[in-house]
Amino acid sequence: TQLALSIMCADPLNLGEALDEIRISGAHFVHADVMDGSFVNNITLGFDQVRRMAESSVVPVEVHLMVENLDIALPEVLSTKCSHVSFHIEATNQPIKYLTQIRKAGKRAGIALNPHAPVEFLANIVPYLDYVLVMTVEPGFAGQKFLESAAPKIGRIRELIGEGKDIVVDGNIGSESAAVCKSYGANIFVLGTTAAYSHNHVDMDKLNKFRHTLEAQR
Ligand code: S6P
Ligand code: MG
Repeated sequence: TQLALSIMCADPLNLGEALDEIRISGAHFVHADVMDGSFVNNITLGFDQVRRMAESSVVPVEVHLMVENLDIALPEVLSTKCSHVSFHIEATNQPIKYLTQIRKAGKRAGIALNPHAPVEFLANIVPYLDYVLVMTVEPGFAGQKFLESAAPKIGRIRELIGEGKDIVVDGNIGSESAAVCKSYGANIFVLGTTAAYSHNHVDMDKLNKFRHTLEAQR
């Protein structure tokens, strides 16, 4: 299992310090939420911030696009040094085109699913993706409540994609919700205010507690 720390939960005035905190935490990825104020009702990181972060971070940057216009967002994000890019299946009817574009840029390609999106959305596109990001809250904001109903879907996604690809879970991931998601087959956990951040800073006590509980679970 791997951990991604969601940098939208850090102090927006100090992104450099936020990257340092993530490096020191030992997390595997920086999770960068890019929003457009239209696909979701919020705006977080912009392209230039992702570019600078991906340039200076020693921890790989995994971008989660919550945007409507992929023709605008993808070329911008693909020209940065990020390692992973996922976009929402709800935003397009040409997922294969965009997944291929991401892989061609040398990055891992992911499909993000809203909590209520059916697994059937993934039919026919499995060969083109490297991972699936399952939202366990409605996208847009940190600090929401885990939607239990999104979890069983993870088991069916695991069956569909096999063992070689990753399942990332994102949204109110804490000891209990992570245990449920892990039992269904999730292997990368996005951590925000629930399991890693307090007052816009990485909280090592909180994070270590989460890690130990997750590791104790087989
Ligand atoms: C939400 C975003 C997520 C959040 C994360 C925060 O739209 O995609 O990545 O940053 O869920 O974690 P938490 O524990 O505050 O829900
Ligand atoms: Mg996210």
